[in-house]
Amino acid sequence: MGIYLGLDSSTQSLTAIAIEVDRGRRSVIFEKSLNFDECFPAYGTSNGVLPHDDPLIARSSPKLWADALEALLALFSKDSGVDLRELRAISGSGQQHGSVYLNASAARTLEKLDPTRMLVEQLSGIFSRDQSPIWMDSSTEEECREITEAVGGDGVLALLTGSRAFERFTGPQIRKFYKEDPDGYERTAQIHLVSSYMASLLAGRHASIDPGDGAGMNLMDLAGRRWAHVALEATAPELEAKLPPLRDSWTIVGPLSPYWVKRYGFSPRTQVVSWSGDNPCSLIGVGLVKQGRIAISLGTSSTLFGFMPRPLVDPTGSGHVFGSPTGDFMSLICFENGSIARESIRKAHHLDWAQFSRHLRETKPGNGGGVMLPWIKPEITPRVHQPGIRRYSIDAKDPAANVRGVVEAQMMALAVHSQWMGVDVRTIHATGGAARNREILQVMADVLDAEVFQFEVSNSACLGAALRAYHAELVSEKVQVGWDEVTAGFTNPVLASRIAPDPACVAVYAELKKLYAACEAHALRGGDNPETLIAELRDKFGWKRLKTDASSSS
Ligand code: ADP
Ligand code: XUL
Repeated sequence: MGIYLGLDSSTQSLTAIAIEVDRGRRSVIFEKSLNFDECFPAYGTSNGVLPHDDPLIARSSPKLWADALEALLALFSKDSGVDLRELRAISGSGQQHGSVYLNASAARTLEKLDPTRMLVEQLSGIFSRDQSPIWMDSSTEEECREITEAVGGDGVLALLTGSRAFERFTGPQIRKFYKEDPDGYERTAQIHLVSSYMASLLAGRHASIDPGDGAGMNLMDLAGRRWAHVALEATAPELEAKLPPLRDSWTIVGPLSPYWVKRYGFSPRTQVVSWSGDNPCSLIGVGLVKQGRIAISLGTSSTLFGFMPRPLVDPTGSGHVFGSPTGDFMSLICFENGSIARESIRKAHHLDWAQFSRHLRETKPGNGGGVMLPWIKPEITPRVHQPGIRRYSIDAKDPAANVRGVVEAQMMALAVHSQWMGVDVRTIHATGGAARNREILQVMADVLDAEVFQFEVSNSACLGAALRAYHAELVSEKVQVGWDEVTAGFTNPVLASRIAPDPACVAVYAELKKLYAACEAHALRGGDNPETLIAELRDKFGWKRLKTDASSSS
């Protein structure tokens, strides 16, 4: 029998899932989440992000993440009922792209952690930058331009690293730090991703970066799985010396540090396995270890992703190719306005989730020709720097129209911007916090014209991390095992949860998607006002005109 722990350090919380694997028997035996805002109010985060006047800047605290790690492992050691001697390996999943800046004292501090003191107290001297830029930051437009020019254009950078330059990617963030605080950059001995930082805290030594998360930096040669020198040089001087090595996702970083063993009674034989990004871990956690299906994650961000045997770069420039923790590749598109946009509409109309769902049930697909562009935060896909909701023929005061508007817009954006992947989507694996909401998933099924399945474990990133811990242990013991066998019994979708697309609604959305694309073009690129298109759709589907019929922003 073996027990494996997965941790998920996401934007808003830290989660743990422990799995037990015993010949035929496989089960989740522990699951617990600590929400950053609620459990660690002293850091002052809102939805896991530190307040800042500039809406383009999004940062969090690496000390908060360390504090959460200690609290969750303390709780696991006391309350899980797990015999810690059976815990074979721990791996994890981190919000992607975020970076942590450590000075030269970090290595020694991590190695010599004092088990009589709190972790975070001992870390105060190790940072060369107190705050970590995270994936929601979009303040590096200039640095993206500079890096792109230096490497020879969007296409060259995308072919080399899997993505054109993106504001939230680690390379542009490092360049901004180097330009704004050259002394701080000079004092930096090691730049970690959230994933490799958390693994380092567990192992008491600097951990490697895996190709899943490394591909989200604009710094990794995707095909060669090594640092891309031309990209490093375009980013900041002497960068390679400050980056951890790139290693396979199943690399064992080392045993759990004596700190955790002495302070909480963990076994010195428990191995720490390389962490990866949350989306690569989710790919494993929903069982996408072969081509053919896709997953949509409805967490803080919305992401759509799929397994890829060979890297196929997005010619439109909005998608990414990352490494898959299986050693292959994955395609992904990411939307910043995921749960925060849905929450904001819900709260603005004083609804709970049951009322939110009721509005979806009681309104008709197509929203009477109304379209919302729910860019409450700056948006990644498409790139939107001026946040603000844009409404076309939707009354800002009408709760039902706004609820349907936000969900339809998010699903249409997923459909419109994933065309480049060239996947004929028939089946969607839905995951993330909002995937428990069947009314939201019905809109997903109808807009994408695909059957949608739910999973027993909604945090697929965390489950994927636990499964990766199991896989790495098998690899280290030279056991030949396929990924299908690793994930079997954990990642099967719940068959009874199937949500089928309704052909009548699919027909409505086929037209509404064109209107949605026209609204995006109008809002962002000075395209024609979509009023004529709205009028045509109303005639076609017999929808009535609304009282408030002008496009509006708020
Ligand atoms: P992350 O891992 O990115 O921090 P999660 O995947 O845990 O986020 O999702 C958390 C989100 O799930 C919450 O912010 C909330 O908006 C959403 N959520 C929770 N319950 C529901 C529900 N019943 N309907 C829709 N959304 C929900
Ligand atoms: C992916 C991305 C987000 C974060 C959220 O590129 O930026 O999905 O990983 O945790």
